[in-house]
Amino acid sequence: MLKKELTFALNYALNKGFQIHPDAFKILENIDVKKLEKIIKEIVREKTRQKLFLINQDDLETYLGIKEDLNLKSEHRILSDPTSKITTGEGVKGYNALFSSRFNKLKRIIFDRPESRMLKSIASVKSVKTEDDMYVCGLVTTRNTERNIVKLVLEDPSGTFEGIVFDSELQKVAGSLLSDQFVMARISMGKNSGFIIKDLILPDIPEQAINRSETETFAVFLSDLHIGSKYFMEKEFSEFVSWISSPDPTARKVRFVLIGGDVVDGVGIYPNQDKELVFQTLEEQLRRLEELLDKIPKHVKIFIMPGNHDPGRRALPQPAIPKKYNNGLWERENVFMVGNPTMISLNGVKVLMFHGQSIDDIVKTTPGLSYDNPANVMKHLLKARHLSPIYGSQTPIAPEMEDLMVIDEIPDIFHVGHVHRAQLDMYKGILLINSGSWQRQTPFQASVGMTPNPGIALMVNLKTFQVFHENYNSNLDNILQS
Ligand code: D5M
Ligand code: FE
Ligand code: ZN
Repeated sequence: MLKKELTFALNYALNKGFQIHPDAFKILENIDVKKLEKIIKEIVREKTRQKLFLINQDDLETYLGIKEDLNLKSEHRILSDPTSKITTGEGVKGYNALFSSRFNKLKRIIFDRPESRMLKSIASVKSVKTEDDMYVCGLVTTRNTERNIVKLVLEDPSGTFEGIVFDSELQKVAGSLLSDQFVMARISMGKNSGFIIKDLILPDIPEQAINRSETETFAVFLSDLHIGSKYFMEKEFSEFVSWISSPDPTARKVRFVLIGGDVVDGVGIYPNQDKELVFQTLEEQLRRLEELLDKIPKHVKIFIMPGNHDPGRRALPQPAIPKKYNNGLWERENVFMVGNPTMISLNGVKVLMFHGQSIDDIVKTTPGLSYDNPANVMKHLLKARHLSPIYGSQTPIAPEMEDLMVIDEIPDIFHVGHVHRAQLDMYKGILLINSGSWQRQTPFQASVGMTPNPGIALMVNLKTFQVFHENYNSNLDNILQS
């Protein structure tokens, strides 16, 4: 049944001798009913003056100011993607290469610090006898807190170094170091020939100017759809994708959609998962994704990255979701299948996308960090210049020859998902986005006290960096955290 305001508008035009094109009708259907009467009267008046008695899509788009803006740029470049680089070295030899790559890349990054000019190898500081301060760097192999001292062990290619932190402020920094993270230390020899750590310097991010798009193009940030799960909010997600082609002025500027992993719920990811699935195969789950994404206009570029629920491989870095599970997505001209992590330039704005698996291990081992505040964990990763430092815990890391999880290049936007909490923050000029989820709280999440805020779509104006959001959750307590 037509809404009465729409019927009124149609009758008004027909009675004045107008025809309405079916495409124009589709637009009228989506217009706010309160505005319909005014719009139709004005268009009828204008077209009567022109003696043109057909109302078409173009008339409405011009009137509403929703004509596609052909000047909006939508250029993209995939700056890094692990998919083609994944080699997988074998056994211990592979891990040696990985850690030596990590050390070398991060040492190069720390070379931008003035103190690095005084860096010495661990083997050499052990043999010098001096009372002066010295600098060493390495990966953290052990972090121990005993009574009121913190003991750290660092490793570089020349050997291992053990030092003690006495200063209470510095102990807090030492206590928040992640295992296998890279750090530079200012040290001196103690009285009993042990080493004292006097300062700890992280690679971190320098203050820098961000890149901006020339035009006010918008990018949408999504993740953790979990299609196939009983708890996937299909109705809300479908409403959101339809919104992208609505007359809303923000929607009309969307040219990019980024999906940061866990696009499907997967199969066999956790015990008895089949009981919580509405689609039992990866093919069915991905076909549903394809159908839902089909509603997005073809001039919008969609980037799809895997997470821990998606097929490919579990260990980081992950290749793109393989073609064999869904050919259609790979073949679409406006869809780009990328690996995890990836760096993409959108009109010159550099977006680092990472699903966020390592957050689990980091919140478990670091005092002061929690699932409720993923942005703080993201800051930790940027300071460490590494997306997944901890080796040998819950997050599997593959023995690649090159450590592709090092944050070599500084992004303008850092996009993470995984923890199902939509949150915004800033760090050194970088916009931090956790894109939340489109899955209701699962029984597992309820059992561990995790409260997601699903159904919130975040979007950024790539020229001004202003963030907008559309909230599709009917629960009023479900709000964006920022
Ligand atoms: O993860 C959704 C969230 O649930 C994420 O924050 C991790 C958390 N999670 C998932 N599995 C576990 C286990 N086994 N222990 C603790 N926390 C967990 P997703 O990747 O969407 O399943
Ligand atoms: Fe998830
Ligand atoms: Zn996840």
